[in-house]
Amino acid sequence: KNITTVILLLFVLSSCKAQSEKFVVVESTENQEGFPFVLPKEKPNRKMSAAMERIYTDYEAPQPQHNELFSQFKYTELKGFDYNGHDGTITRRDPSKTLLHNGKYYVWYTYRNTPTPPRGADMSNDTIPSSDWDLSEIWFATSTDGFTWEEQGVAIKRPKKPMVGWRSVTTTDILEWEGKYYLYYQGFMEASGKRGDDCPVAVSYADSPEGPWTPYNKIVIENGKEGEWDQYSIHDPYPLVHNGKVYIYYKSDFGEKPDKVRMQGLAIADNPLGPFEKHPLNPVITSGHETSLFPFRKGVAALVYKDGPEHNTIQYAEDWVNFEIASITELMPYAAAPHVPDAFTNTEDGRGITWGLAHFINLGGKGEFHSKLVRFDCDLSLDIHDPEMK
Ligand code: AAL
Repeated sequence: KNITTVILLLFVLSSCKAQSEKFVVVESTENQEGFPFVLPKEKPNRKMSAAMERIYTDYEAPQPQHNELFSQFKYTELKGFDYNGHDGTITRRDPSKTLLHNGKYYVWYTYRNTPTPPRGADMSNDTIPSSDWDLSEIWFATSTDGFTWEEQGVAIKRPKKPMVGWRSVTTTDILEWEGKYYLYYQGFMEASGKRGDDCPVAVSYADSPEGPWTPYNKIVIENGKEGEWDQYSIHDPYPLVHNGKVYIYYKSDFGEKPDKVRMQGLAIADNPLGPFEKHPLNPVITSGHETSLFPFRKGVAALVYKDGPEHNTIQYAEDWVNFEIASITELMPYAAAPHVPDAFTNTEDGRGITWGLAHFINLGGKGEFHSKLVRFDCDLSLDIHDPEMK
């Protein structure tokens, strides 16, 4: 009886050992003796394909996951924004960076609520919008968790004609500077689709994120001169603080559809109301659509999506001007407006981002909404991955 028990025990033990050998987890191919193939750290001294050559010339690491400026993106529907019963007559889009103030997150965005959905430039009038962002105001909302929001109503109304933005005020972004708040936005002087998109940038300021907002009533970033790349539109103003100055990145587009080219420029000022000096090396990014950037280590990183030869890339400029491609990615957030804790701290060691808001466009324009705000999450933060980070 005892022998049988011993034999049974030995059989069980040996099968467990075999199981564990079969399921050993390969932590890394670095030091697995005899592992079939390890990508050599140094470039091998032998003929390789063009693709293998690029592993050693173009990329920090063969696996993008090892690249601190690589991330994929996840999306979550937001609660608190009502679209019921609106057949394309309501839109919320082009959110600002989120601002954390007194324990609450704030976001500002383009809000349109018109009797009809957009009908194109030719059929538009004082009440019928030409485009999704025509006849719009800037509204704001607050949240304690970034998922459920409470809409607070209008922040910037359309001023009376002929003030800057009388047709539409849209695509705003926030700056906090010496305890005051500034909202920069596109000021449409004509319906989008006619020449309205040739809009300049206006600004309003307040002592609190709650407002009230006082319009500066002057254009702060002018359109370029005849023949310059940004002679038409100055879109998507995106302020950050660097070197003790206000850095506003912006998009301009030139050429006619379907050959429109969209590129990103930079304008710098000593204070939020300008004067803003455009960088002599503009345009500084040759692709992308809305501007979405964040301080990262000494430099600045950019989410470059949608348009241009370098779309779907995350880019980096240590000097905040000369951008290089840091990684190629996919399913990037549209009009991404990240939560950037060190956007205004004049940091020289940017820690990156983990979430933000973006918009999702119901391309057919059918159904209840034209564009809606969504949340994205990503892992472009040093504080999660940076082992030195204490
Ligand atoms: C957006 C932004 C700007 C454009 C239009 C509304 O995605 O690029 O704001 O003017 O589209």
